Amino acid sequence: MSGTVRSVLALGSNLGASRDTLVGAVAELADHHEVRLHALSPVVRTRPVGGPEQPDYLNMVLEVETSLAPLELLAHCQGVEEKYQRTRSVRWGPRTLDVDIITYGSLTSDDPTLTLPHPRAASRAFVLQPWAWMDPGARLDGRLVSELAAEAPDLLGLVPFEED
Ligand code: PH2
Ligand code: MG
Ligand code: MG
Repeated sequence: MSGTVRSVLALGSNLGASRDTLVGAVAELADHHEVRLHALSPVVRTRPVGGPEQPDYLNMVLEVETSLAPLELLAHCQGVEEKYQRTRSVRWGPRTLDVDIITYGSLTSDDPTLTLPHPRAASRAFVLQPWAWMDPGARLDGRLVSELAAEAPDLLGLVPFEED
């Protein structure tokens, strides 16, 4: 791979066998000759933010190194979502797998197809806290991700995931 960029991806699942889905999705995301896994966060259990009444989520983040262009990486992420029968019937509704691109290097974009950094990441503990555990020095919008996590309204509903 030449001309690589680091990108932070966020995974969420609250339908089906969520733990297995996250493990499988990480493997699928890394199974591309232009994507290398750089770091993985712990898995957290989180209260749903927004949307209808729905089950708790399992969330995690990962950092990849990639030579894919931003929209190519998005297509790869959506391809992995499709493998898990992702449907999009309800906005912010329950899902087997959601893969969001949080950052792509230092790129900023207000393209509605892929807004970068992810427009809601800076206020969501379910993204920020696992990210801060993965990379304590990480910054978003010029702020430490760990500080943003501490201010996020949904932090109280987040616990490290324990296997049953
Ligand atoms: N994703 C959403 C909406 N709400 N809440 C939690 N806890 N975790 C998520 O991944 C999540 C959410 C839309 O993508
Ligand atoms: Mg999402
Ligand atoms: Mg998404």
